[in-house]
Amino acid sequence: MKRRLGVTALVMGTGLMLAGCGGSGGSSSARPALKISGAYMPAPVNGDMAAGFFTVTNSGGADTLTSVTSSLAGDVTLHATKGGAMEEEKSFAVPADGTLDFASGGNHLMFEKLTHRPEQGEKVPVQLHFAKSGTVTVEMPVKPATYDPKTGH
Ligand SMILES: [Cu+2]
Repeated sequence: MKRRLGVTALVMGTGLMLAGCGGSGGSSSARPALKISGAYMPAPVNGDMAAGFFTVTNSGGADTLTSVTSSLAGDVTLHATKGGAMEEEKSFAVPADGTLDFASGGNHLMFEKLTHRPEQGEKVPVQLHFAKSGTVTVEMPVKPATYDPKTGH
């Protein structure tokens, strides 16, 4: 009995230590407060695959984007662009009091095994799954293939 208590205390102690290491400074225990903005999908040139972009703004503690799903696609993967080549990532960190940006030429979502070819003007429902904040659903409007969010067209 005494031994069991000892093990429990040890495990709890480790858990606290790990929690203390996550994130920066004193805000590591704060709850994340996420806002998704600027979501869009450039109209794809064919029905095989599509890309998606958005920005996560966080005014709370750190979180992690762990996966993305959509009724449009059998498969949605997270990609980063490094040195001009894209790489699949398992997850993306959402920094405390910071932003996570998915933008043309950088991070992007890759939709594959599409149920249909998305048309301009369509709104694609996309579920962003976060480790702490849970699932956030965004309507991702389909924009022209050459859409530039900086100019709005
Ligand atoms: Cu990619």
